[in-house]
Amino acid sequence: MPKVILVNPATFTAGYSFVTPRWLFVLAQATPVDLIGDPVIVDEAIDKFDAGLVGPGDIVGVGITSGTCLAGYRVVKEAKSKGATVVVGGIHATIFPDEPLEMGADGVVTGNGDVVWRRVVEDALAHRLQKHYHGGRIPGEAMLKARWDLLDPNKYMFPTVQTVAGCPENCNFCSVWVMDGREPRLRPTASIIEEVNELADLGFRYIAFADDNFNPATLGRIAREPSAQKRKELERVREERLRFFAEYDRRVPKTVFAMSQMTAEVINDEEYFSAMFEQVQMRAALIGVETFSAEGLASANKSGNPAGQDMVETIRRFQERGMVVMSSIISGLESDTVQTLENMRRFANESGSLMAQFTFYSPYPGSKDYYEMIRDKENAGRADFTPKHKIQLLRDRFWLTTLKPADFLQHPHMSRQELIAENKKCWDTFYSWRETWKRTTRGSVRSWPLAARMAYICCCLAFKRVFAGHGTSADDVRRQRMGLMTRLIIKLGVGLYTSLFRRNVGLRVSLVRSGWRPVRAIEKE
Ligand code: B12
Ligand code: SF4
Repeated sequence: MPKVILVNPATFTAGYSFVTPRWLFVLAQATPVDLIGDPVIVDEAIDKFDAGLVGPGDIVGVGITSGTCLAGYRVVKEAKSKGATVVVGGIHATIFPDEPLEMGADGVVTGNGDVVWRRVVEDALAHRLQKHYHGGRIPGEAMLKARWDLLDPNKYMFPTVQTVAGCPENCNFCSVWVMDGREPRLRPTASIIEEVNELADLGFRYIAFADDNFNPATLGRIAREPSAQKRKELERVREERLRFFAEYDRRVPKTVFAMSQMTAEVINDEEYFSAMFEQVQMRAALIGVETFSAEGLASANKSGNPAGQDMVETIRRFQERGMVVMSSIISGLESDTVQTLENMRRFANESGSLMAQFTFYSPYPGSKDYYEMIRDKENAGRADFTPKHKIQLLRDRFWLTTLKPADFLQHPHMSRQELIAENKKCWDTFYSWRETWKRTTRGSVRSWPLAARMAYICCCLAFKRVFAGHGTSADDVRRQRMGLMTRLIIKLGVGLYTSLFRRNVGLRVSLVRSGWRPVRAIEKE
């Protein structure tokens, strides 16, 4: 009997991962078990895909982002060679639906897979698969719960749950609008709470909300909205979020904490912030700081963010309230210079932000910047054309190469070497022993037990070793190996984390580079 195999591709297999790739478990829920049984799930961050798993007639689903598409196309090729029907989905396939077909896939799903996947499986079984399926942007009510019964809880630090899709902001470097649009779509409260409680029963005490923006409608955002109709809609969203928080408070145990990505201006909406902190027990915020420079924020169209010292104060206020901040900071925005990056390091350290990632600016496919840079490239040299950007894109389809942004972009104020060197200095100073230790002596961290502070130090060491120069793209095309020391640090950090923050969960983190090990579903057979 044919089976469904869902593969989250990666080139970097650590045997353990910080967060669960939610799409795998949502697509598992969407898989018609009445027709084909439980799907087999392969997350290449944990286990490398083994084509030996695949038989003729099997249906292999591969989900890709631009950073993972190269690895995804490898899986497509291997699965095809075994006679499977291969279907590709995810944000990259949504932006470029013809590319996976060009790479050998049989079908592509754009948009959400929750509803359309059943039809894809039915069609594949009946040998009438089409090349294109449009999943679209489904309403919150149609978003499925994930199949957590298929998860090995020993292999992940944080499970991901979605509460809202879409973000009303309009940042020039972001591609969220392509996938999820600007109008927030809220998932029903009951379904979210059911999932969180299921995860609590599996022993998780920290849930990561995989939302584009956990706070799409704070008072500050509503006040910035020029359209009266949209303002009204955002007010409704804010009310619904507050009702959701209150219900969550009543029905989720107090031993469960949360983290999510959000915009900084929530700190100025006291009612919303308190509800999020007290009722949802949000304790960590991933904030798109992007840059501390006002010019940089303007070029990114990030109008809700404060600049310079005001952002430093904002981060401090989050942390003084007990919510730790992970700052996501970009190196190489159009207005950046060696000097602005030097200032950025100073601000990042001064802010006390508990974690920070320093990513390279890259025009993600689907973003406004990407389309404008492509147009600039195509019209370069024409006398009647004024380019929109000073950054030059040197190469199209860069996601099909292993080049880094500094290789395929020409920055107007910094050479490739300067940009790489300045970015490295950001990681080196922020995660130096001195700064890391300093952060454990400030704010709420001071009151943490010694083991928690040690876990934090290990986390900083591992984070820098794994992600420096890449951002949190662990399964990024550019990184293939992880040294023994990094594995040891991860094991120590995860061990401390597990003993402090997890219940009922044994620890099994492989210290050797993992080849293929049978996934749980296969083990059971
Ligand atoms: C949560 C999140 C994170 C989390 C967790 C990531 C994880 N591994 O799960 C964290 C913070 C760690 C993170 C990190 C990064 N992220 Co991120 N992230 C997101 C976010 C907000 C939600 C993803 C999610 O889980 N959504 C919920 C699930 C259910 O939705 P989904 O994945 O889209 O899947 C649905 C459909 O796509 C479809 N589908 C997906 N796969 C498949 C496969 C098949 C066969 C089918 C039929 C359908 C299908 O069906 C699913 C259900 O409807 C998205 C934004 C977005 N709207 O996509 C960005 C996003 C995916 N991230 C992005 C980026 C750039 C990154 C980083 C590279 C950032 C950095 N510089 O470090 C890293 C890369 C990490 C990695 N390698 O995965 C970009 C990707 C851009 C692009 N064009 O590829 C996005 C789109 C945001 C953006 N700024 O534009 N991210
Ligand atoms: S970067 Fe964040 S705030 Fe900006 S549009 Fe994307 S999801 Fe929204």
